[in-house]
Amino acid sequence: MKYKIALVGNPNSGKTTLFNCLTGSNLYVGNWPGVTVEKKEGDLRGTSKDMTLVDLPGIYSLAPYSMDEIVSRNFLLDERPDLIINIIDASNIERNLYLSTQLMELNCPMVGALNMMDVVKKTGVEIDVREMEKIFGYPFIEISAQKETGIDELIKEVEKTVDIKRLKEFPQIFPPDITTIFNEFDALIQNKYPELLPDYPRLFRVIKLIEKDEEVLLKIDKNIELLADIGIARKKIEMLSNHDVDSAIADYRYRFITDGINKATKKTKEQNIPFQ
Ligand code: GDP
Ligand code: K
Ligand code: MG
Repeated sequence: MKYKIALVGNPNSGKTTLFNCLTGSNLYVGNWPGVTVEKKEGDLRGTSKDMTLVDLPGIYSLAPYSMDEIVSRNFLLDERPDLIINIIDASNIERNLYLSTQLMELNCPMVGALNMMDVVKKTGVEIDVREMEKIFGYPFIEISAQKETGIDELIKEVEKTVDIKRLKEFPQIFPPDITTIFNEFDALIQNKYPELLPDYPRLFRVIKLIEKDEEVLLKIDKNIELLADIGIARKKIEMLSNHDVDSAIADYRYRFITDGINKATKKTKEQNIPFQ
């Protein structure tokens, strides 16, 4: 059996550099079907397992607003990779983790590659990767794709994690009252619309429906009753958060990330501060 590994991250997080570090043979370069977005695949090197690495277009979120986002999202939903390597520019960690909180909803095993650690170390910031794993529910490895450090550790972690079928522990990203609304809406979907988007991971399906995601709206075919049910869930979230649904969900994600980063990082030395 050949494992399918997806390399996912923001633009400029170092994906191409890491892809070149991780692959050696059987390189394939082409286009994604129907679009002129480049597709690259190669065998993961330095492992006894048979694994293909697929480089997905760089994205900031799983919202379907650009061709890159649509290509990446469809691949993740339709092809169901065995594992995601989530590359994170660790010098810009909070912004990069925003995508991670969405990838987590896909319920796919994941390893976080904290890239640009050569840059981060120079600023005197230390990241506690054990604490990161506790908070976010998947393992993190510090790397520098450019200096080629941490690559062997990353490959070992991928080998270890690829046979786990889901995230070890799903973290509580949203506050309990919001999670309750999600759970109630999930139950409603399963009872009332059992045929609806059956291949979507459950939390992803709930959030995308409540967000009235464009691609999902196309698929639900103007189902008036379902749209009314979505409207009720949206109202509840708006009342609880005092925000519109999109900014409420984005806000909760950022709060979870900021809290997590405050716990898992510390500044060990002050740089560039002259003596008084
Ligand atoms: P992509 O857009 O995600 O494919 O990112 P690239 O691989 O093209 O990298 C973006 C820029 O960051 C390039 O100039 C790389 O040389 C640089 N880069 C990638 N990884 C590292 C790293 O670990 N450390 C440093 N300092 N620069 C890196
Ligand atoms: K780039
Ligand atoms: Mg690239």
